[in-house]
Amino acid sequence: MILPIITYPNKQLKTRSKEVVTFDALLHRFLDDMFETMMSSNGIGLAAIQVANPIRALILCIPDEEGNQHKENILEVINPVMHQQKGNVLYQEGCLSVPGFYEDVERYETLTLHYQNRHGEACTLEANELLAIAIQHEIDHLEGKLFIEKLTYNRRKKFEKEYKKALKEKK
Ligand code: Y12
Ligand code: CO
Repeated sequence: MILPIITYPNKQLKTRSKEVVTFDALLHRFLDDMFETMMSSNGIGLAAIQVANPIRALILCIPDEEGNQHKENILEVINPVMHQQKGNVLYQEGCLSVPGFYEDVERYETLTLHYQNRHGEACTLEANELLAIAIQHEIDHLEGKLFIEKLTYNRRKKFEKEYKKALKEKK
């Protein structure tokens, strides 16, 4: 099922999401719905709060070198914790909850992630490149943070003006 994606400035996006404690069929169904929702919107990452569910779950599907996404490359990440963040990198980010806006954001270049999979099993992965950036973007959602909050004062002001204008034109 495709779920509605909530968009800025919806205040629900500011929620700090809660730990997942039950790894049951309901969670599995929800993760499947998140995948369908993300793919139907051409996304590569989605956090549960973006579909109005404040749990610490996110999914990622990083495209291959040709830009294609494959279901077998889906990463389902529950209760993530980042460790050993190193280096810095600038990348132009976008977000399904901030449609039509892309800006350079600074992130760590590499990190180690501890998380649970859909069965509650403990997993570890080493991330770099786009995966590391996407993980940081999605974990920010679990903390109620959007990438636009990392912009400088002037860039944020410009964003608010352009976004408001785009919202008006959509109506
Ligand atoms: C690097 C940086 C950020 C991330 C987080 C995941 N972001 C996305 O998946 C963004 C997807 C996105 C897709 C759009 O296209 C459509 O909606 C059809 C889009 O375009 C518009 O909203 C007009 C914007 C963002 C991962 C890695
Ligand atoms: Co996002």
